Amino acid sequence: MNHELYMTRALELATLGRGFVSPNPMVGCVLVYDDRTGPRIIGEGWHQRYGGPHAEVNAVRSVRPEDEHLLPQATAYVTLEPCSHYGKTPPCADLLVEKRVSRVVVCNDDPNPLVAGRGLTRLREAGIAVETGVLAERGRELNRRFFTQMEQQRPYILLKWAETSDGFIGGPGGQPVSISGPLAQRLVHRWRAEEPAIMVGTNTARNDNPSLNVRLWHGLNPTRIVIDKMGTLPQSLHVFDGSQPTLCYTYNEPPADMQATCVTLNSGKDFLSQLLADLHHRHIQSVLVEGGVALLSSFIQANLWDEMRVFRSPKMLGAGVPAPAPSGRLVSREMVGPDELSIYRAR
Ligand code: AOF
Ligand code: ZN
Repeated sequence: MNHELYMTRALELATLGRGFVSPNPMVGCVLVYDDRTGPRIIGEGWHQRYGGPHAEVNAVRSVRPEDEHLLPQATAYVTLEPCSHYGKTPPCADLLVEKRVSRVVVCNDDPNPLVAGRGLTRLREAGIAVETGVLAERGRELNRRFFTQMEQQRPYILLKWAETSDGFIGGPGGQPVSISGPLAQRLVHRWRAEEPAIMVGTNTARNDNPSLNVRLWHGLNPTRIVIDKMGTLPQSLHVFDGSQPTLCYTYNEPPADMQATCVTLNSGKDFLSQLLADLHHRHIQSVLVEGGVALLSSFIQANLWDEMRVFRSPKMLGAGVPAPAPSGRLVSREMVGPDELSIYRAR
């Protein structure tokens, strides 16, 4: 059977969970029966929402009663190793054993320490043929936030900024200036809705006074993360208006009336690694870092980033705060209205 064809379909189904399953991975499953007349899909499913049934369960449920007797001769294509743990649902590996499918083809192994190979072992011990690694790169790309969280014990970090064609990110003295156009701004709101958290540094919170919510797109507001090492930010800023969950990281004691969850870090230790460890502990899978230049540069210098999204506007400023230098591997470049958007990946 054409493994890549059915795995492509399973990956396509997985993407239907985008935005609804985080911090779980997106997972799809296709059940294929093969006989002399050729292969035919008898069931399909995907993980649809966090806490809900896994892809395999939905695929098995979708099989028509008259096709159920075909399952023992069917192949299950799953984009992630079937789970072996009792989580919010019983183990999917047990379900596939119970249905006695003849073969399971997997795209990615599950790095979750609760699973980590035990799902595959369970299937093999039950006499089911198992093949892994089919379209593995595509699966890792689809669930790159999940794999980073599991393997590196930190959130996936997306750095975003807009610069002028003469390389400035802000006006002289850090004054806010409008650099990118309305289409780029709308796209940024879409990105805010796509990530569970959004972060700004002290100067950006103070000078731009951003709300950090989703207004120009549909979707959930992300958790706001504000860095205020010295604890000097006024509580009158939009980020402290209490309108959405907000985390503030500082070396100081928080003011008593703060409308945010304040986390005091150890000033004798590295700020960024403590910050990322705390976010990981809170199961925040990815963070969109929206500036300013000091915060962006600290992620770049520590080599703790995964993606850079840079708008270059045709505007010129002549003077101001220089933008960071993009690095990594350029993966796409396109025009967004008058602005050129370049996306880089660390690996
Ligand atoms: C599968 N199929 O469709 C998904 C899997 O909290 P729970 O019980 O939903 O378990 C979440 C974990 O299960 C998640 O971190 C990942 O390891 C695995 N996800 N496994 O067999 C699925 N979504
Ligand atoms: Zn499962």
